[in-house]
Amino acid sequence: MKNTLNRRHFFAGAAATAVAATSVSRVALAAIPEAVQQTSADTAGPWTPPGVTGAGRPYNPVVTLNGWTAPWRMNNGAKEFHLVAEPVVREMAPGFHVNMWGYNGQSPGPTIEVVEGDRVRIYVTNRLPEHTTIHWHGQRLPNGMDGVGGVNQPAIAPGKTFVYEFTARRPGTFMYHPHADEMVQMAMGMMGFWVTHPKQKHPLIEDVQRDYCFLLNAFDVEPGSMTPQINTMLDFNIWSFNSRVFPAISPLVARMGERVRVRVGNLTMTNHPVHIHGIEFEVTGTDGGPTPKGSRWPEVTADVAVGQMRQLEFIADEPGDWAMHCHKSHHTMGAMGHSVPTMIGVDHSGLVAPLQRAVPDYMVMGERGMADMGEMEMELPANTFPMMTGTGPYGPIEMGGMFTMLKVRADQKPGDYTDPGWYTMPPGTQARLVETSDAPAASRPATPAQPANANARKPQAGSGHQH
Ligand SMILES: [Cu+2]
Repeated sequence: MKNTLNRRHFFAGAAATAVAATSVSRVALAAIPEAVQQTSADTAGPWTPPGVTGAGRPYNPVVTLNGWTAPWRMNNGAKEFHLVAEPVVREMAPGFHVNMWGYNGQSPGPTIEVVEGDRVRIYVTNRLPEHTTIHWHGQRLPNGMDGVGGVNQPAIAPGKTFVYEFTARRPGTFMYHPHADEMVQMAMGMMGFWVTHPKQKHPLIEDVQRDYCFLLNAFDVEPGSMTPQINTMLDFNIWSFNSRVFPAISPLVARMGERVRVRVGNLTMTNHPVHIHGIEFEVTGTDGGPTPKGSRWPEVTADVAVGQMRQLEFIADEPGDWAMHCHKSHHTMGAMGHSVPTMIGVDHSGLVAPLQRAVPDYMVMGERGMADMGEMEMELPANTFPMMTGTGPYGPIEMGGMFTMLKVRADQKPGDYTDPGWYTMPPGTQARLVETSDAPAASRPATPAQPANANARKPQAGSGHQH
């Protein structure tokens, strides 16, 4: 299909990227638009629809981190999409593949990107072993299009195709996911992003030069296995942006002075405080719409609760490589960091051999803390990823999971999304080691005398300390 031929892939592995395109003639003849498949987990470049753009003025397309935008065809004034719900194998990181359920070859599914006022028609074919539906989270639409199985429609049986059709009435940030056997289907990765651009200049929606989007997601995959445990409620071990884990998540890049929007949706079972270093942002919108200007204040961390979406906007005016991550420290760790006993300060020499006789895989971690794990080349079970990983120019980054980088550069070309590599700091602007003899002596107050009776410091009943 012509649209797919215009797709450009800017990131690593672009040469290997192949969108399975089918011939225009077959598409033209088909009553249902061809379901375009994506075989790559790389970040696809922004997709500008060729020629016809439907309702509204031209827009700056979004870039889905480690995702892509669904192509559509125009048919009698409607934008037609075809989503196929199906089992997929998602590469969460090189060497780490997970059996998921998704759409059109990947999980999450493709981002649907339209313009306010567009008539949108979406065919949904079910190739899962059980029934499904799609709910269009946050959209204004006729009740019969809302996708709650049993309430708004019968579920889509395996092998069947349903069609949804409505007008994208409200510009903003949305997502889609099943509303049938949700616990299983969302634990297996069924979700996708939706962006509706405003059709004209909107008083609460700024023009931006970079517009990124991704979903927060979590899986419970035992190290060495390939399929998520679907009954897990809270104890997930894989925390990801768009089903990728650091350092396999693309960086967000920006040219100095550009206005950047980051759209984040949360379909996990817990909240995620998304933190960006180096800049201050404002929350300019939610899945309910743009926020009134008077309600915006500067933040460096925004909590994204379960089922919520947030638009974070800032001017990228500080050059460098800035960390961007979930601030729950467990969520920037890989599969093996969560159930390790605390061993700080414990001398376990002499204990390991007896323990290994009982538990052959027993591994000692963390006598001095766990930072050693960042550079430890330990033998991992097949098909997982190290719990702390990624190496920067100054050593191990000790992060995995929900972590990536905001890379701001003066010389990044407008519209260029390639990773500029590591930032070169101007001389004299980096924290450095000092010789202790050069360091100013820390002044220390004299040690207060120990009270003769320690109990004398405790409030006594009836002594007037109650407040
Ligand atoms: Cu988190």
